[in-house]
Amino acid sequence: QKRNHHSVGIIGAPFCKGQRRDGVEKGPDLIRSAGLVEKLKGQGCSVRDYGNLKFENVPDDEPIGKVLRPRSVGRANEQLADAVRAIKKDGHTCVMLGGDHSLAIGSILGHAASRKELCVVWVDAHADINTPLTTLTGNIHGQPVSYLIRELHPKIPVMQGFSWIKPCISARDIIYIGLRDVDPEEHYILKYLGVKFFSMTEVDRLGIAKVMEETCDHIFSKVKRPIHLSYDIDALDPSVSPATGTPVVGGLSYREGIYITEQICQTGMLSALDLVEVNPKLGRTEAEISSTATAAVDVILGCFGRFREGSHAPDYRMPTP
Ligand code: EXY
Ligand code: MN
Ligand code: MN
Ligand code: MN
Repeated sequence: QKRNHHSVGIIGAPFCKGQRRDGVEKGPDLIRSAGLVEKLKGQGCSVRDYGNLKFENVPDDEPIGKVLRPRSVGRANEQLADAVRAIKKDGHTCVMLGGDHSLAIGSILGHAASRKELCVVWVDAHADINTPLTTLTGNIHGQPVSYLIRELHPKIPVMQGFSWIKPCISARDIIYIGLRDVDPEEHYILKYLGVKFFSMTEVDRLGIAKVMEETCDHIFSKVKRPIHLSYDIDALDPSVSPATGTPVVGGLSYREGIYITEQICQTGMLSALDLVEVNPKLGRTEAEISSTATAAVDVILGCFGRFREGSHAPDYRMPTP
């Protein structure tokens, strides 16, 4: 364990049109108000907050086939991709605060613009790999991965607002942790592409320590490379983070969720992080909202060198009487 001097660039993406429930656009400000910046600085990080993106309203955004609000989602992600690319250019590890998970399209594409060899660790109850043709809900937050994987490109129809999107990873470059609510169509896609995943069954069987060992073996099988960690707060059990749009019972414990971040941090290769799907309006009580916000902040802190055993500055000396 070394002391860390992470340089963190934060971008807020108050966007909710990748799904149907109001309030997820309030995620970035809730996470900030739980003390994110101060706490990151308190553990030795340098932090630049780039503020929140302002998304234009796209009028007449009618569905295309089943897909809802494609032009709004396409345009918002184009803006986000530019912002993430700029933050990477400035030399920071990028932290994108969502917003719904459709934002991973722009976040990962913006990241890949400067880090071609990146890999993706997707922590989620859901696989988010429906295509516009397999989706049952039409919600794009259930589809982002399908636009990013080269092997799926022939299965993706042309859509207004999406023409700027070119897939940037191969199926072997993404790994999932925490799956427990996967549509049959998505399960077919995962198997058909041979995507590596650790569902909650594997977390139960192997334990989270072995899951993370195998995760690192998989993503670093040839060389160490930059990691994009896309962390959906609904990966955690709803008893920990209830204020989210698509909660699923039987999720990661707080400890498992934090252990993932500690191990990713230890690799020294974290290059960008998404923290998405925090929806303050879906907390039924203040306690539910604040426990979700605290979990989100702790996930981020874990990614940037917070160790539960504690830590001290290298030059600390005990007072002598
Ligand atoms: N598989 C379902 C769908 O495609 O709508 C549910 C997706 C939920 C996605 C949340 C963000 O992770
Ligand atoms: Mn809204
Ligand atoms: Mn998700
Ligand atoms: Mn999810």
